[in-house]
Formats: sequence, structure tokens, C-alpha cells
Amino acid sequence: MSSPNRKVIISCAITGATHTPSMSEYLPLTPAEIERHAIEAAEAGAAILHLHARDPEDGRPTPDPEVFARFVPAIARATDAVINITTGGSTRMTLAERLAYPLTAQPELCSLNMGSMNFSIHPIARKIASWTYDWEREHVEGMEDVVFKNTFKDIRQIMQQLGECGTRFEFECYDVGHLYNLAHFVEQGLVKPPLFIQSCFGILGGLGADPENMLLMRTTADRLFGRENYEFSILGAGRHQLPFVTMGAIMGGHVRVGLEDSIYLAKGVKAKTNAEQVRKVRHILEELSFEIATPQEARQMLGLKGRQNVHLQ
Ligand code: KMH
Ligand code: ZN
Repeated sequence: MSSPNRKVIISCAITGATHTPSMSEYLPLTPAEIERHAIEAAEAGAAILHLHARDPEDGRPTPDPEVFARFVPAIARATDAVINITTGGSTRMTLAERLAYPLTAQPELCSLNMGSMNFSIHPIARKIASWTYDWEREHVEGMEDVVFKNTFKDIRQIMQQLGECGTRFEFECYDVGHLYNLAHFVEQGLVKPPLFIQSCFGILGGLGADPENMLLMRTTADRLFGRENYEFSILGAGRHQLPFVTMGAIMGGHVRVGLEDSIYLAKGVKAKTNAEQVRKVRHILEELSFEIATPQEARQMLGLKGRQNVHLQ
């Protein structure tokens, strides 16, 4: 059993592609806003920064490497945090679009979604009184009829193409079957331990945020990989974020917060910055006698290649 003062990696997912501007005036949209939020989150204790890009004009999710290039190098210059670039992008993007910047930047870490699934927040649409930008309503309502495509071939291609660059992965697992998919690729020799498993709860289309499901994911990962071969991290969507990541830490896991996953700091209180969420979860963890991992400690735990081996444009 991990000792109570085990080091906990805090990941922060700065903006994502799921929430839209009308849902929170604090959601970072422009390169300058994403840069500021990310640097503040690192200064607050986030060892890993999970980054998406958005069109500076209207906040629409974009895979454009030129937009990423307007904030990723600046973040890397200002912090020692591990840069984690999404390969998930948005559910509307092609695989080629999703891989465009990761293959250019060859970061230490990329997210990798371990199965096709429904992935939606469409029920929120009816709660939005007015939309700021004309793309938002269809983006949210349209999720009801979109599959987040991650076929075995898609996953294999991401592993092969980015694996050649020395990039390692935050394996985003939204259901227990995704762990078996990961085990399949381990057996194929396409990925090697230490496996960074990001267990995602509370997203419509994936496992619900019930404690029993965290136990299911933890015990299944133990059985498939052996505790010594993986690092368990937890992501709770929306209102589940803080309670779930806290429970996950107590169960020996690392934690992920950020406005990509929840726009709230507390019930009915919107987070003004990503750093607010990092500070809050850090306080909770330190009150429980956990120590927060530095970026270097995270690199060591996850077997990362080091920031000098990245080609941020
Ligand atoms: N935007 C979601 C469809 C990832 O970054 O790889 C998926 C996502 C996961 O954000
Ligand atoms: Zn993401």
C-alpha cells in the first residue's frame, strides 16, 4: 500500500474542447489566456499541463499547429511543468488533424483515448439562455449524434507515430473495457510501463462517478498490469471533480483538475482560473499529508524523455 506521504502528481487540463465560451466567462480561449492560465497553474503546483488550442477569434476548438505555437513554447519557457498535448482534440476532428501539432512538437506526453465512445454534454444546451458565438449551439447539441472515434487502428497509429518521437502517453480510460484495450497494446509491445492511466469518471458516455467504479478501474488495472507497472490518475468531470480526485488520491492515485473537466471551484461557484482549482486540490492533499510531486519527480515516475528532447515550435 502506498505510504500516506507518497508524492501526488497534479495534472491541470487548461481549456479542453468540450466546454464552450457561453458556459463560463473564465474559460481561457486565446493563446494569451491559455498561456497565463497554464503558467499560473504550474506555479500553483501542477506538474503536468494538458493543453488544447482554440481559435482566438471565437474560442472554437482548433487543431492548428500555428495556434498551439502561439502559447506552448512560451509556457515551456516559463515553467518546468511537463507539457501534455492532446491527441483527442475535439470529437469533430479527423485523426490527421488531431496529430498535426503533437507530431510537430513531439512533446514528452500526449493524451491517448483508449476507445471509441459516445462523449457528450448535449443536455447542458437547454440550460444556456444565449450563445455568445454562432458555432456553440451546434457544437454542444450536435454531440448527441457524434461518436468520439478511437478505433484500434487509430490508437495503433498514434502509438507508433508518436512513440517514434519518444513521446509517452496519458492513457485516458473512460470505461473498464479501455483498460483491456490498453492491455492489448501492451501485449503487442506498442507501449511499455510505467503506464500513466488517467481514469475518467462522470463524462456522459463513460463510467459514472460512483466509488464502486473507481474500485473497479483500480482492481482491474492491478490485475491487468500489476501495481508496479502503472501510475493511476483520476479525472472527475463537473461536480464530481474534487470529491473524486480526493478519493482517488487516498486510493494511491494522482489527480487531474482544470477547466477542461469542470468549470466550477465549488457548488454554484465558477472557477476564475485553473490555478484556483490546483490550489484547492493541493490544499486538500496536503491536509491529508500527501506531498505534491514536482515536474522532475513526475518525469521520473512516468519515464519521460526530458524537456530538452521536445521540438516545440
Ligand atoms: N475533447 C474530448 C473529446 C484528450 O484530450 O485526449 C476528448 C479530450 C481527451 O479532451
Ligand atoms: Zn483533453
